[in-house]
Amino acid sequence: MSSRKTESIRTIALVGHEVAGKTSLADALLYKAKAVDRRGCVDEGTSISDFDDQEKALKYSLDSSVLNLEHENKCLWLIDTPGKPDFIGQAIAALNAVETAAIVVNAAAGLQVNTRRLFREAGRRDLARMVVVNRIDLDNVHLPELLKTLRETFGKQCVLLDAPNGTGSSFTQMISVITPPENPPADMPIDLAKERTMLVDAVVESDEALMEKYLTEGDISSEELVAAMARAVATGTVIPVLFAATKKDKDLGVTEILDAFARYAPSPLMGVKRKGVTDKNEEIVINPEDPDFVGQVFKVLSDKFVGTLTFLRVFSGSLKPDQTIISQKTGRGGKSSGLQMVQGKAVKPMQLAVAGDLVAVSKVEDLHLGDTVGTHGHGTRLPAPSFPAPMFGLAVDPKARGDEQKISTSLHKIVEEDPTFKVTRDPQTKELVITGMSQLHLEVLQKRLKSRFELEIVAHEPKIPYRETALGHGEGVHKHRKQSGGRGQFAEVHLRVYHLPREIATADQFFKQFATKERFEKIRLDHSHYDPDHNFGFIDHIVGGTIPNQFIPACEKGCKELLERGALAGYRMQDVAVEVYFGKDHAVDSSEAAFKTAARIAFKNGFLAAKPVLLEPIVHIEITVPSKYTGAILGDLNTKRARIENQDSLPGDLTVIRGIAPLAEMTRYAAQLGSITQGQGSYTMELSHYDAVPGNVQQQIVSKSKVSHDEDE
Ligand SMILES: Nc1nc2c(ncn2[C@@H]2O[C@H](COP(=O)(O)OP(=O)(O)O)[C@@H](O)[C@H]2O)c(=O)[nH]1
Ligand SMILES: [Mg+2]
Repeated sequence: MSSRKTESIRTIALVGHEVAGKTSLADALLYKAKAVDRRGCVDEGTSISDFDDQEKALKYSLDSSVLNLEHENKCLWLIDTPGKPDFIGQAIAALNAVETAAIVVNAAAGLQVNTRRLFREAGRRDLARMVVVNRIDLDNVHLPELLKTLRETFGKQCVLLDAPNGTGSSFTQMISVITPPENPPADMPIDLAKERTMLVDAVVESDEALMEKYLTEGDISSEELVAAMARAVATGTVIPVLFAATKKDKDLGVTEILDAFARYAPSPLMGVKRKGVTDKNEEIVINPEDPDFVGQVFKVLSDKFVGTLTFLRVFSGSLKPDQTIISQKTGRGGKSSGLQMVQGKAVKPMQLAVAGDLVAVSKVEDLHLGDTVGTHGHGTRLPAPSFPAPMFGLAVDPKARGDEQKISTSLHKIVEEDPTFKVTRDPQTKELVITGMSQLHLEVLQKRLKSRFELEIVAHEPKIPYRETALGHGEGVHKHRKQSGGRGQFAEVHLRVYHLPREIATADQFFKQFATKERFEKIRLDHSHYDPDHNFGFIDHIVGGTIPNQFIPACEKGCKELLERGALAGYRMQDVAVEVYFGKDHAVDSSEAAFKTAARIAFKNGFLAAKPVLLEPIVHIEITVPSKYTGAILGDLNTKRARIENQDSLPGDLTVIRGIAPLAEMTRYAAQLGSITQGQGSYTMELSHYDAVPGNVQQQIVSKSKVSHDEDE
């Protein structure tokens, strides 16, 4: 299309549990709309959307992919997303770039865990939602039951626009619910009249005038229904339920879905409006018609051949091929060398991208996933999307000597693409640690390192990121004195260590609720600070210059060193405050270095006297298994200090178990779950909070740890 118009764009993310048929639906839609000249197929490894070698081998999606087609003069952008909970980051990033979420449901398996979760995530973002029930050509589909579950779970807004004339092999065509035929086929699994009433009830909900008319006249026409539908979908009073079979040799319901997407998915003008903040921190609603370009990076793809492609969702204004693009986060960026319209792995140049477009640019440095972009700095910023915190860690080394530099650059390329993948260096052991959502997630990324960057790595035991804190309060004193030839070193620091409540999160709260004049009468605010990273407070309560002013910052530095090093077992400390209240100096021998050391050791002594405890990460777990394994799973969780919160049954004789458990007990769970359920279980875990480690476990960890001792100790 030569001149693109925002009003004719529709953006739709295909989300839902794995194996629901999202990718197959995408292939079917592209082919039906003649956007491609061959029908891709997941099972044959020819999908337009699952084009990565690893995706082809595994036969499921690992990455989101961007696709486009035209139907009824509308430009449709589709983002096909992976359904496995291990790759949920990709699905969440996609939801942030679209107006509509199409939640794809596997007709035979019902509403699975990830389907429900993504339905909620889409709702939380006020997106328009549609449900696509796919695979209804399967034999074990019970449509009335499925519809009942759908409505119980997602609400009575779930209404049919068209109904299938049967399921399994008797599904051969779709019958209109909006304008039902005079003589509908016999033995339909669905009551057309009842469905139409539900549809009308839901549509009029969004339109007062239409509601009036309905109440007085008792019915509204098909034309009126159609005219009001898009608004009803945009406001969420209607969630259309669409049906399909997208097996390569039997595409059914696909045209109806194209119609529904093109006619009823809201345009960027009608759909949810993103909120941002201006340079002056004023909240604004981003208007797609505003001429100023505002976009957000929703995907990054590093490719051996094409280099790095950065995908932008344009929220307002427009982009030309040679425009400068600047990240509002870093203030950096550059000129794009062309705009690309992406179809799976194929790209073709675009002359203009307008509000609503999902455009890719290459060779612009310093644009990162989640960054808001503009044509100049100091522009509008959108909130950075939030992703689940990954909790599955492994220490890694390169397999070949000499690959140390390569490992770090390659891992960072993956970090750029995947918001749920982190790389850190353990300050204690100096090991490189990679963290992801699950064992499977990290295995897939390891293979990607090999195929894209020819880098092989060896992974070791997972590291548990324990933390240290003090629950009581303690006194700490240290006199640091050294006489080694020439000038000596001298410093003496007296301090008190307190537990700092977790509720405190800002400097303002720290000084209003904890470091108050009532508690610390002579507190000197100039040298007292709060550090939200560690939830740590430093209180300067020196009276009469017993520690000279110029050495107070060194005392704080010494304390901060200990925060990183840990005192008990070598883990990061948090939730403590230090009050430095007395000291001694020496006119010649005192120095910053001496005070730093004295304060660090005094802090350590005080901390160890203040009921120190280890905190461990507790994760939310959600485990889905065939119901017959429920007993075995619960029995096993019992041995893992887990707490079960609830248990639900899902259609398809599945049980989902939710609860919390210490991460340390769950690091080998992928393998354990696999052997308990013969490979039929799946699970996710996400950080919930930190909690104290039981005494006996703490003792084991402390005795195994190698805390480095200070030279004075
Ligand atoms: N019988 C049948 N199988 C389907 C249908 N759609 C997809 N499949 C199969 O279901 C499997 C998973 O499909 P895929 O599209 O990769 O699911 P995704 O994980 O949601 O993307 C593949 O083997 C498909 O061939 C359908 O409508 N009917
Ligand atoms: Mg897929």
